[in-house]
Amino acid sequence: MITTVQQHILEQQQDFSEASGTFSWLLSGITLATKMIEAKIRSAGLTGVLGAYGSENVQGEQQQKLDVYANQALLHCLGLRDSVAALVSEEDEEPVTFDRSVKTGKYIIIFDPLDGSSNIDVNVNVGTIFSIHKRLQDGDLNASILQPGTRQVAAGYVVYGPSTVLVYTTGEGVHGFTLDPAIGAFVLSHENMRMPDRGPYYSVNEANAASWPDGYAEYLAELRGEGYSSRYIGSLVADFHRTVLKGGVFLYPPTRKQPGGKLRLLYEANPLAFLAEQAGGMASNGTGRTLEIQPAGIHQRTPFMVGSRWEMERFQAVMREV
Ligand code: AHM
Ligand code: MG
Repeated sequence: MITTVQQHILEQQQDFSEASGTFSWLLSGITLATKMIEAKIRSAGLTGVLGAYGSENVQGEQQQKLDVYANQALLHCLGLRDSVAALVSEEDEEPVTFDRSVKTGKYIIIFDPLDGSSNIDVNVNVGTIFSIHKRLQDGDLNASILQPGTRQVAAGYVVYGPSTVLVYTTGEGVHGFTLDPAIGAFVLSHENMRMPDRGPYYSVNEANAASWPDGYAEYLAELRGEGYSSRYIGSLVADFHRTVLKGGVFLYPPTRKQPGGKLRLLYEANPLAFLAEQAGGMASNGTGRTLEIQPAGIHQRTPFMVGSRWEMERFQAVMREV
């Protein structure tokens, strides 16, 4: 028989001392929202939701209509859950907070509602990424929001591709579910995903090569010498999903234009770093482990390198020598 994501979460949570129902109810908010997003994406070309919304988000990027819809879907589905203390989104300058006691409002959910926006209009994979933290028992909410990635209690993503796949971890391995359109449920399809120790691809926007710091070009030349091939979709979720399944390495190094990196620490790098480590891979900002970075702001950027153990260890060795 099938196992739905809901059943899986409940089973995983049985070992937890606290009521598991709260956590699975919380995650059901995410699965519901992502099903709403997926339905909108599937018919995007027919229903006039492609294209720009006409506003810019906090990053100064053009918001697409689907960015706005995806954000509203998540805010709506999660905001109704009593256990949510704050919602942090790429699309909102400030966290959305709820007046709930420390006892009830126990979780902070951080998300990128629709990642890879530049690919929406051309029918290429996009995704949703989420990260969950537990609220600290004392201190203000801001301190709970700005915890390092090592403190995540769950993380995951949904990739909207030829099929819609949800991948999540609660620190007990990485598990993947495929949306069965016939029954409208995410069904277990990839149990205990392990990233191969070494893979055939590197994935990077090579148009930026001239402005990378020392080390990066040399590292990739080394991989080419080893016979690697290149893949770059430009949707982080899709590039990451391939890296988990096939192995290899994804890089978004610092550039002259963005010396602090392009990708966002809280809702892009941290959740994927948690998943990568849980699948046997590694993630780094070029000098250290991504998950150990102490965030200073919710929209903070970071250089981000993630992938198989072999490629990441070679990367660290090359960077130590520059
Ligand atoms: P977005 O959150 O505005 O969609 O931007 C993030 C995206 C990632 O999905 C992807 O890895 C990266 O930007 C691609 O950037 P570039 O076009 O500079 O290669
Ligand atoms: Mg994004």
